[in-house]
Amino acid sequence: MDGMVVYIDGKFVPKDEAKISVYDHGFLYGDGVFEGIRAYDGRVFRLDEHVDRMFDSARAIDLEMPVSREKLKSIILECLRRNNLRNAYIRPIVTRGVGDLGLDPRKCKKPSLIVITQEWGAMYGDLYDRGLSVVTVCIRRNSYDALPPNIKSLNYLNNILAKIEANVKGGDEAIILDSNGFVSEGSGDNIFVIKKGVVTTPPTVNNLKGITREVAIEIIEEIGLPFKEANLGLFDLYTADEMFVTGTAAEIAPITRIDGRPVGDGKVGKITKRLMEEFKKRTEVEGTPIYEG
Ligand code: PXG
Repeated sequence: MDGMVVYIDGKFVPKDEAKISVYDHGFLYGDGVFEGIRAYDGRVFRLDEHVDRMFDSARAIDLEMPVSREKLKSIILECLRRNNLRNAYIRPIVTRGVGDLGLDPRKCKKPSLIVITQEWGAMYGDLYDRGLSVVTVCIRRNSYDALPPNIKSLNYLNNILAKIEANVKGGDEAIILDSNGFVSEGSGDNIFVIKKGVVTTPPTVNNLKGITREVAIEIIEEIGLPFKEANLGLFDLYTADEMFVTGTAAEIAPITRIDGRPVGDGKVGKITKRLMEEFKKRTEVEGTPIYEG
């Protein structure tokens, strides 16, 4: 035991005792929503945006959040304080709650709120210098008229199937297309391409409206780089000068190979490097303080 606690439905319990019912529809059906949030040096990055997205995800699956936005934020901060964390990954989860073996959500009377926090550093290690080698995968992104990829739901099998395929093919990350052949995103991050100085990312119909994606767009606009949201195909990926992914876990991570081919000259691109630096600066100064204020 390392003394860490997890929040479940009003209580902070030791992490080994943090358990949910096997009748919880989050477990039985993936019926629930979650968020992935980071804290850098004692401040939670873009907390309001993550909480807003969680409320939207819940709304989209007709799940009533068991606490208010303010309460959720205070639980997250309290959880971090109790675990004495400054650099952390934060995982709030809301499940439909305990029901029976039928899938009708009306059987679930009370949603459950869980908040897990843990120490966290850089995800991709030396790949931030070398760049990721990504692979396009055969599995298609959930169609937006079936399970909208905008919902950060507990049902991540589509993403996991993509990750399994990337692992088999030796890629650091999967790039997933939608059923029309348009580029959607990575298994846990959004994708951007740069061609002749113009930065492009797909609109958020076939992917998650990533918060790091929003931060990247803010930086791009602040620097004054030409930017557009547009559908992309394999051609755009194979002919890009630079490419990168964005995500809470991945941050801004350069891509230097795709399907075994070099991206541009095969080195981390100049514009990508600049965006990575600007992103880092923001994580160093922004955020909701955990321990003061
Ligand atoms: N697309 C998908 C499908 C995601 O799950 C992002 C984009 C990036 O969004 P943010 O808001 O984080 O910029 C995500 C979020 C992991 C992991 O272990 C990553 C996410 C979720 C769960 C686990 O890499 N990424």
